[in-house]
Amino acid sequence: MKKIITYGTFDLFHYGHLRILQRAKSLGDYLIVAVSTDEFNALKGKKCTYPYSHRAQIVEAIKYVDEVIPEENWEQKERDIVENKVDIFVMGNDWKGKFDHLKTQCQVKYLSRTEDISTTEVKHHVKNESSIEIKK
Ligand code: C2G
Repeated sequence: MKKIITYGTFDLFHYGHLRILQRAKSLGDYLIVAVSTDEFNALKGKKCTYPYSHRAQIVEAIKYVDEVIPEENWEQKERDIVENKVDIFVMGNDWKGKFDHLKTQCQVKYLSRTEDISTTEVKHHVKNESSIEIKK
């Protein structure tokens, strides 16, 4: 069984989140998603709209996701990879290069980020009651 792992906040779950999980799962058979806890997001300087318990349950309900674990710090990735016998570590390419040190333990893949959508943009559209345009 080929095991994949990815990490993220996944606040205000949106299409870009769905696509990275879909593509991560397509690389193997079992996808673990480490969802950032509220405490860790505070360290990242991120203020979430949804609390961890909501974000974790939403991610867990996505059909591509097999397991959700909490992401509590930057350093746990090495341990997570060893303990879960992970084959591929996946992140969006906004993180390109940042986790190359993990290459000693597993494959590291950065997938293209979905354009024109982000949690910040979702907040903007909600505030302005505007819609996200589907680019042709
Ligand atoms: N993502 C994407 N396309 C978007 C938005 C996000 O592919 N339009 C990807 C990001 O590249 C990331 C994942 O979705 O791989 C989750 O994004 P965030 O919830 O913003 O996670 P982040 O705050 O980047 O936390 O230790 C790593 C951190 O926990 C990552």
